[in-house]
Amino acid sequence: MKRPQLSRFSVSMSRVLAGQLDAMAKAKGYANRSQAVADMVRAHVLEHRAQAGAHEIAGTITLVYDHHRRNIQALLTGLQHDHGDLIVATLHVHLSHHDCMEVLAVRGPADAVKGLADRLTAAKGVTHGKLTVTTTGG
Ligand code: NI
Repeated sequence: MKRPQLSRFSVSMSRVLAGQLDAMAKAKGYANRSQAVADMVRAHVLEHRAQAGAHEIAGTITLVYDHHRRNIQALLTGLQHDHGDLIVATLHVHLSHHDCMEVLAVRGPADAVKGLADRLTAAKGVTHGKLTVTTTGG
């Protein structure tokens, strides 16, 4: 089998981050830094592709926010009611005195689901937001 042509480029990052990369690569059993980085890039590109287009995706949107922040709950609930067609179920967990975690099970066209995840994640007061895409089994 013909070996794929390699592209070489240099990447700048802090020494601390480079050290963390090396420690992670070693712990995961990679032969070298390049292999570890190539795998991470591949996974990110696949994730990016999976979250664009009109094909149907399913997954979860996880949000963490401080419920004491003014209007945050009204804002998030409003967005969720506007996109009730994409949200299959929601789970609310009171993480601490301040913080709430909400997990939304979502299903629908990739572009629409990604758009909803971006709007929820960008909402003022949301400290962490992440869309995780899984297979629809089809
Ligand atoms: Ni709560």
